[in-house]
Parts: sequence; C-alpha cells; structure tokens
Amino acid sequence: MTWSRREGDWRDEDPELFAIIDRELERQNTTIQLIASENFTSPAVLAATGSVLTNKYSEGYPGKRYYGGNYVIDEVENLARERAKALFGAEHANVQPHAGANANLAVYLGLLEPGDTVLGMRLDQGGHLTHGSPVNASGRLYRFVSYGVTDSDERIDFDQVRDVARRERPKMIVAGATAYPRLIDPEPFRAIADEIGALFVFDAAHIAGLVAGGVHPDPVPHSDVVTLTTHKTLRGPRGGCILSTAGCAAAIDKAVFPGLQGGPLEHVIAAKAVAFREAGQPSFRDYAAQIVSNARALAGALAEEGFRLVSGGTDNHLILIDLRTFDAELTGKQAQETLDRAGITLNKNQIPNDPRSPFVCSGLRLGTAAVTTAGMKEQDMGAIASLMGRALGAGGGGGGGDARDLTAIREEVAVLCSKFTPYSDL
Ligand code: DSN
Repeated sequence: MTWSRREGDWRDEDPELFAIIDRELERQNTTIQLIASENFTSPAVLAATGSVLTNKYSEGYPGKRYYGGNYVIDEVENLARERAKALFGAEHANVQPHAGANANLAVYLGLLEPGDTVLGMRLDQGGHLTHGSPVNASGRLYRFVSYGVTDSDERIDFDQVRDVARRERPKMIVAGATAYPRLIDPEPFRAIADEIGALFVFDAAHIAGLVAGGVHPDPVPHSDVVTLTTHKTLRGPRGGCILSTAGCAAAIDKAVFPGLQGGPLEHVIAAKAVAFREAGQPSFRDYAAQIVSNARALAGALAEEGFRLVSGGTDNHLILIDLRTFDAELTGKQAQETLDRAGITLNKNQIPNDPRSPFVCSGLRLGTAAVTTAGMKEQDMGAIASLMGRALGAGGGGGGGDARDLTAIREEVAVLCSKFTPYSDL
C-alpha cells in the first residue's frame, strides 16, 4: 500500500471522526476560549504534530537509541533541545516529557528518594496536583509539606515558606502554580532554598510564554530545575519540557527515560521545536506583553461588573474570580455551565480557603493567552466582561441563566468571535 494525500481523501476514509473534529474546530472558532492553560497553536505546530514523525520509535536520546533508523529523528530532538536551551538560557533541556505532570514526576524521581520531604504550594491555594496533592503520585511517594497565600493580600506568604522550610528541612522546594494571578519572584525562593541547602525547582508551566516573551523574570538562572509545558502561554503543542543545570542533567534524563516514559513522541517534539523558534521571534515579545495587558484590562472590567478578584487583580495571563460577592448562591460549577451555554469557555476553580469542594468551587479561572492569539485587544476584554456579567446575572441567584438571555448572549459572542477567528481556513 502507498499512502497518498489527495485533497480531502482522509476525510472520506472516516467521515464520522472527521465530522467530530470539524465540530471542535467550529467550537474553537465561534466561542470565547478563556481557559488559562489553553491556546491556539500555529499551523506549523499543527503540521509538525500531524507529521510522519509519529511513526518512529526512538527510545533513548540522540546518539543513544534502542532502535535503528533514528539518524533523522536525532536531528529533530537535538534541534528542539538546542532551541529550548537558547530560549530560556538553560544548560540542559529534556524535551521528551509527554506533559507537565510527567515532567514534575521525572524531576522528583531523578532527584529525590521516596519519602523525602518536599515543600510546595497547596493545590487549594493555587498550586498543582503534582506539587504534593494526596491524590497524586507526588503526594503518595514523597512527604510534601506546603505553603499558601496570605489572608490579607492573597499573595505567596514568604514568611510561611521560610518558617516551614526551616522547620521541616525539605530536600526540595517547588515554586510555581496553576491558579495564581501574580508574578512569582524566584529569588526569595532561591534564598530560602540556599539557607537550608535544598534544591529549588520552578514549575513554569503557566508562565513559560511570558518568560520567553520577556515580561516575567526567567527562573532558569535561579533554579536547579525548571519544568514547563509547551501548550499554555508558550503556544506550542501539548507537552512538557525540563530545563536544568548541567549537574542535574544525567539524573533528569535517566528519570524521564527509562524511569517514567517509553518512546518519546517525536512528532510532538518537532512541534515543540517549532514553538521554541516562534517564541524566540521579536513578535512573540509583543504577543506576551499583549497577553498581560489584556489580562489587566479584563480584570479591571470584571471588577466593574461586580466580581471580586483574588489578590485584587493580575500580573500575568490569569484571573481568579471569587464569585461569592457577585452572588452568594452561585457556585463555580453553575457559573462554568451557564457560561458554556453562552459560548464562553472557562473553568471553575477553588479560591484560597474555599468553603466548597473541588467539584463545586466558589471561583472561576480565566486566562487571556488564547483570545490574545486570536487578535483580541483591551477593548474586547471589556466586551467579554460585560457578556459574563449579563450571563451570570441573567438567572438570578444560582446562576441557572435565563434561556432567552443566554441565547441572545450566545449570538453576541458569535458576532465577537467572527472578528477573531483563530483558524479561518483550516
Ligand atoms: N490542567 C492544567 C491547568 O489547567 O492549569 C495544569 O495541569
């Protein structure tokens, strides 16, 4: 058999599946994407992800593979590694982690022994599952102790970080978050880690694109290891990456393979290389600055709609709404579902000290990376905030949303999106 690609023939092979993909394309083009961990990749990233590189097994690393025929693949992975190192100024890069969670687990596997103490940010304070949640392998295999945000300004409580570090003497301190709207300064973490002789790991999954674009400080010079995902603000394919000092390199590589993963996804690694190159272009600096500017504009407009924002605003791409002052009965779950019906996609999220369960939540998390890629600017953030205020106010207490109002809002969303279509000719 010889595979060929005539226009449209792969669709004819499987119309059922490709019709579903077409519907997802339409959803992405016609609704507002505010999930803080999502973005729209470039056609070049999509092409690399959909390339023949998916066919190749390449367990191991460039020059040291377990299968033959990897002389081309080695060039792909070396290019991705070199571009990642150059972009962030790192001594070593491992581009094989399939996801951010794998990247973090590989770091623990490579640099810790089971039972070692680690200090990380608690999930319900803005941290991540892999920062020691008891339902995650990190929390089951290692002894995590935690820090959070202050009650007063809802920013990282560095007194607490220092106190817990001095008391518990963790072998590793982890910074980084998935629901924290403020800049995370790596320097005080490094100073505390140095004081107690701990390793310092910075999880830059959410802000990698802001770092690459020069609007947030690069944690690499201050960290033993930096983990990141390539699909959030960095705007690449779904995947992970680990940057480290040369001293940690061998342990990290061994932990990723053979410690945790099998064959790397070289088609995705190629797409990571594309994204690293794109993020090194001058235009990406403008993009990163616009993400933050849009987030500030959206935060201001949401506050005018009556929403309380955790920490009062944002320094990055992300906003965390505490819904309780807008409507004491309205849960994050209800609000997410109502906004889904209005064509506004975001996720429910716990707020610091949330009285509700993680499945219900009192908050919403929003991000501006995707809408910024689609071309939206500050004035469009005002329109989004107004649509959200109307949608969540429409149903009164409980946020059920009056169906007629939501239909009207959904139509306005479609009109707005028609001006900002990420994939107009795919
Ligand atoms: N699921 C990602 C996020 O939304 O932040 C983190 O793993």
